[in-house]
Amino acid sequence: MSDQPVMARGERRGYIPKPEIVSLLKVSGNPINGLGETEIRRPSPHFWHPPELHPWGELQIVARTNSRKCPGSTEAFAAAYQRAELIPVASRRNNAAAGELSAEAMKFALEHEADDVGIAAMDPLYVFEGYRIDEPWVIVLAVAHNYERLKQVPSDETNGVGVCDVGDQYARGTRSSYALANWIRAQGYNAHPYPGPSADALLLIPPAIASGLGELGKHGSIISRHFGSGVRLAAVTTDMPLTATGPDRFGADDFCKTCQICTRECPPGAIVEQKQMVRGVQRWYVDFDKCIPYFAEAASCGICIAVCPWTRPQVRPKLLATMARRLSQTTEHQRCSEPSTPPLES
Ligand code: B12
Ligand code: SF4
Ligand code: SF4
Repeated sequence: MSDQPVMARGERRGYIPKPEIVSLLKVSGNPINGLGETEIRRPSPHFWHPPELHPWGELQIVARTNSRKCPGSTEAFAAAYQRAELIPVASRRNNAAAGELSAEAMKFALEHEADDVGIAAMDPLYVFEGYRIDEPWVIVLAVAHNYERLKQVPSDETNGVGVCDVGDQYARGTRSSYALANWIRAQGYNAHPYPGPSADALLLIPPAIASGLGELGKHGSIISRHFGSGVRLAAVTTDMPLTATGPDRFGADDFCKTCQICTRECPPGAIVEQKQMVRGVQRWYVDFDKCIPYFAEAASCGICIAVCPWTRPQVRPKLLATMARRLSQTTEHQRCSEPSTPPLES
């Protein structure tokens, strides 16, 4: 089967949002996201939070109705809302060292539907304003999409009725994060799962980057060295003593500086070419106001992650090799142009 996304390049542009959808936008989401702000601050509750916390309640109903058609989505939504399957924290603690507990937790996650896993120290900047997380660690889980299904997006195969890869991966992330939280609770520590699709207290991408699951792409999602952009995230916060896994830099951010595939393929043209200042950090940013009408109409879209060349299984290894060469040449160049170490002063 061809490794190409189903539609040829550029065919999707020219989308005009329906007036009834535009009328539900009411307020721009970009100032709420802190676009242009130079001060570092926590994110404000946004789409997929309870409707009383943001201005797009009606639009969220349209998006949710469209994206809830497949059984996987329904399973994930039901589990996330009910939070019914958490066991009590055991009274006896597993007092093994942090390194050993980290290795055991990561092994457990990989044996329970996670395809990759990383650990980051909790940072208040990961927590949405108005929420509180007391646990000092976050374990981030990545679940990979099935590329053959993802590349047909938007369609019934990806996010419609029946088989649905977006919903199925949310269901896996939900099961995996609940299983891990319960395993940690059985070791005598507190643990809370944060699966999608609803937003809840935890912003997932920053801890995913810190824990080494990938780099931020121009399309606003992370790119993993193992799965490209075809990956969903879930997390577990805990007070179990752990050790952090480091960030992973393999050249995705550099590659995005010259690649334009997602910017051209996004039907409403929501993906911004240059990095922007957002809440005190210069980074890639997606224009919420342009993305959301198409997202709501197309049952959660996802074209940007499907067309990303890193997502294509046959292309990813070549990109990794090219970027590794480029990174080593840059390091070599920097080393050669650095002044030689001055003699120590006596
Ligand atoms: C709300 C939300 C949306 C909203 C709005 C997003 C927005 N940027 O305004 C809508 C509905 C439009 C949306 C769309 C999509 N989303 Co969404 N979304 C979320 C959700 C629930 C919360 C994120 C949020 O509130 N963003 C609003 C503010 C905070 O956005 P922001 O400041 O621009 O920050 C974004 C990034 O730059 C990054 N980020 C934030 N702070 C920082 C700081 C630093 C230093 C860095 C480097 C990055 C970074 O995270 C933010 C992601 O939106 C998360 C799950 C979660 N709990 O985190 C999933 C999530 C980010 N979405 C995801 C995906 C895949 C998508 C879609 C591709 C849809 C799909 N069906 O697959 C599109 C992508 C287009 C886009 N606009 O980003 C995945 C990303 C997985 C990945 N590979 O990284 C997540 C993590 C869901 C999951 N559980 O897997 N999404
Ligand atoms: S999810 Fe949003 S940003 Fe990504 S292709 Fe669709 S409309 Fe564009
Ligand atoms: S399609 Fe290209 S520009 Fe967009 S995220 Fe992927 S590599 Fe970066």
